Amino acid sequence: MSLAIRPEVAEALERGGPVVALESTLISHGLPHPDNLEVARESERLVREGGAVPATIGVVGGTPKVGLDGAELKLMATSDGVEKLSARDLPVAAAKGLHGATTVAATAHLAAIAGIRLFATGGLGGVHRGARESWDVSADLAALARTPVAVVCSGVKSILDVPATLEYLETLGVPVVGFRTRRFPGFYLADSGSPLAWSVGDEGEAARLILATADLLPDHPGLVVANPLAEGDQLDPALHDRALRAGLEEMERRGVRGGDVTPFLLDRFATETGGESLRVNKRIIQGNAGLAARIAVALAGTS
Ligand code: PSU
Ligand code: MN
Repeated sequence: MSLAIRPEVAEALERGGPVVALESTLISHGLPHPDNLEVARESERLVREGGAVPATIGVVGGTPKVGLDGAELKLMATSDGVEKLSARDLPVAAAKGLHGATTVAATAHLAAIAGIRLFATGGLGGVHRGARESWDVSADLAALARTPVAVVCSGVKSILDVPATLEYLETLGVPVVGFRTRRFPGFYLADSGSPLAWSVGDEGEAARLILATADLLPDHPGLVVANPLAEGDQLDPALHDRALRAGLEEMERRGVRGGDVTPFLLDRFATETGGESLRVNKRIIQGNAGLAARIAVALAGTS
């Protein structure tokens, strides 16, 4: 497989050191410029601060890169010509020599090929509202069923059908645990309203769970480590509900479909909340980068 692993990342993987993958779709299609570049750089810095090597993943000129350099991060953050790539799009991008930002599905897939076991992001894709008619279920979920990477995230956004997403993960056999909570986080909100069967109490337990998943589940699925915002950091729930209603209505009116749905609603959310959602979004990603790094360090120490 023609995969380019950044030397620093390859070296860390060779010695069994801690590495954390980061995705690029949130940079190219999830956050506006210049916040996106700031978040990309800050996430890498926080992974390092946590004691691990960051590997932001994306596709440059058709080549999947595990560990983008500074210029490539900037390309992801500033270029209009960066496609949104899920796992199935990787061969198309390779054949056409395209630049592309990788979703959770594509990032986890490439991370697994490289041998990376931790991945930090903001929110997973999931089952969209109205999926009963549209069949719009993010490929992130199916990818996690076959990709042995632990994703540290803050749940899924409320633009999705949260209970249906949890049911779907259960059907697919993907373990989901809360980090010190048995409530599934609601991304901008600390609690989505859905309960979780399990939680882990610290980084060491999360690391043991990653090893046990690899050991006991023959399909080698991923793992979702759901890390909520502190309640004091969350978006005001009334503002959240207002922005959600307005975004969904406008999406319906304009007939937005498919891969455009998530970026459209994220953008509407930022506008409706006067940038407040952006502030919260940044905090989420940064918190998850730090936690993933600490779990990666614990994992490197136990395996
Ligand atoms: N959720 C967010 N921000 C994002 C995404 C999801 O809060 O930027 C991105 C992730 O890259 C995720 C993708 O993998 O959207 C899911 O898109 P889709 O629903 O088209 O599969
Ligand atoms: Mn979709």
